[in-house]
Amino acid sequence: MKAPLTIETTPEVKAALSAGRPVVALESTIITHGMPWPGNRDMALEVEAVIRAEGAVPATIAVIDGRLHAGLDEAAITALAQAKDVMKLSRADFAYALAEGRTGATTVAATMIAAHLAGISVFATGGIGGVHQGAAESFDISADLDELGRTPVIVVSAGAKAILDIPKTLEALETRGVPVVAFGQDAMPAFWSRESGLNAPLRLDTPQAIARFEATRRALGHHGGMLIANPVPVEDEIAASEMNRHIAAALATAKARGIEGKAVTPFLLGEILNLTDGESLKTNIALVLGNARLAARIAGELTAATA
Ligand code: PSU
Ligand code: MN
Repeated sequence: MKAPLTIETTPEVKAALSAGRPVVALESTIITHGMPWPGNRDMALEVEAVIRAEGAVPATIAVIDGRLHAGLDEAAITALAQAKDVMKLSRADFAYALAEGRTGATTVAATMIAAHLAGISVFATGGIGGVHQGAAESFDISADLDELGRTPVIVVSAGAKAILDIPKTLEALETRGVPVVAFGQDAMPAFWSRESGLNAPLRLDTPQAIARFEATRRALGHHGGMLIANPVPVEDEIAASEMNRHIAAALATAKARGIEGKAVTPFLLGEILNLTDGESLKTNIALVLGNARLAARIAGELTAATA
């Protein structure tokens, strides 16, 4: 028995894909598990508007009642942003949600899988999952890293969150053959902050250069993804010294409460939101918007290069 997979697209996404115009995929876990209502809906709609303003088409990815969507309209985004009992889907449980008729938001890993199936090669998010602090004990390493190693999608992020172990995350990406490219600076950004204290392995300064690099990777037959680390705009950044205090406090609370597995990232983000009185959310939204803009420009360059 082979179950057919239909990808539901909005008319806008369908038209853009069939005409070879630029499309940018967006994840939905950031909506359901990463930010509180109603800021999550506002963020999701603003991100889509930014992508359209750059001449590309946004395709927010989610599983709704067992159907895979690449592109959600405003009503669907609004419903998802308030929905309860939404699964947080990665490679391991993506098919489960489809087979069981469940509703699930896609993480970076699941969004990459869906984007690739739909024929979308650029994806904008906030931050990727990675190697967690204390991973030597917990074994908590996000499936996002393996997905970057195998699925050919360009992921535009603001780096890895400092709630993760950034040096180990970079090592794990190198092992998997994933190019990590800082955009416009040498430093590896750390999500809420422009600098992590480490340099990124690679640096490129324009969307054209990223498209050229991608075309060259394809010519070499490299099949995995690539991670673009785009620093948050200066005016929205929260200094690493300040964030590190809050992160330490949030990690201590998570440990004391025995938070594990998929709950870790959403819990830490929620704690940090409270500890910063909402400032972390403003920064999170600003960096996602910046990533959406850059992703749209990269998608534009890629379609120009392959046209
Ligand atoms: N970054 C954010 N907000 C989020 C996430 C990342 O700013 O909600 C989500 C992404 O969907 C990412 C996931 O793929 O967290 C990683 O979860 P885990 O560490 O459980 O793999
Ligand atoms: Mn995990």
